Amino acid sequence: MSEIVLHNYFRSSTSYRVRIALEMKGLEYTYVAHHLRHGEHRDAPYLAVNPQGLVPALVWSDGTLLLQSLAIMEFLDETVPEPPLLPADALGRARVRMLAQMIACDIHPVNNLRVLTSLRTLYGAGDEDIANWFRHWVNETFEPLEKILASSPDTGMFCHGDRPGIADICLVAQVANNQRFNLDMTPYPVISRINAACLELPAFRRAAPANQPDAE
Ligand SMILES: N[C@@H](CCC(=O)N[C@@H](CS)C(=O)NCC(=O)O)C(=O)O
Repeated sequence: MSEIVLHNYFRSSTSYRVRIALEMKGLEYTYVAHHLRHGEHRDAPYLAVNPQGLVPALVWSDGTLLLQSLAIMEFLDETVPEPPLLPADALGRARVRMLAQMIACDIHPVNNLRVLTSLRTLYGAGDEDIANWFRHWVNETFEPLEKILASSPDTGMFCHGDRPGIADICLVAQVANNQRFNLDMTPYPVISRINAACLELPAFRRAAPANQPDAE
């Protein structure tokens, strides 16, 4: 099998999701870093690979370009079934996707670097305004997420039962991002507990931002 290439950046939470999934599946890959703060994801050589100019981008072993971390994780799960990242039953899969998408669709897009940069350039927002914006949109979803996780018998050691999956991956990557903006995690004991349980696992640790070759 030819090599799998992951275009990513150590601090990118969507890249972190895919790194965790690759590690859980035991897949080796070539790490290609693009420094987002230096705008390397907008340089011509990378745009030739990924016209969207975002990370992650996974180039599969047959040369196929795959974008969108949720789609990539599901592809990896279908291609390498063990350990599964989604439950066996349809209702369980819907619940895990729901939890993952609360983070991936309702928090990440409004807190992405290009959005925060636009707040600065278009509206003159300063560092504190940006941090407040970021925390606001995390809290908007973490409050209901905490309630849903705390009140459901489906929640176990992880978001769904006692096996980590796609929702846990999104949760861990989001919590890592939150730390950069000093988000108070005290109101979120269940999310914090699940995050801590995931970080005990070698795959999550190997994928952590601090353990990547471009970490600063
Ligand atoms: N929905 C995409 C989002 C990808 C994305 O926006 N990645 C961020 C890093 S976490 C990025 O490349 N940002 C560059 C920018 O905002 O300029 C996914 O889940 O893969």
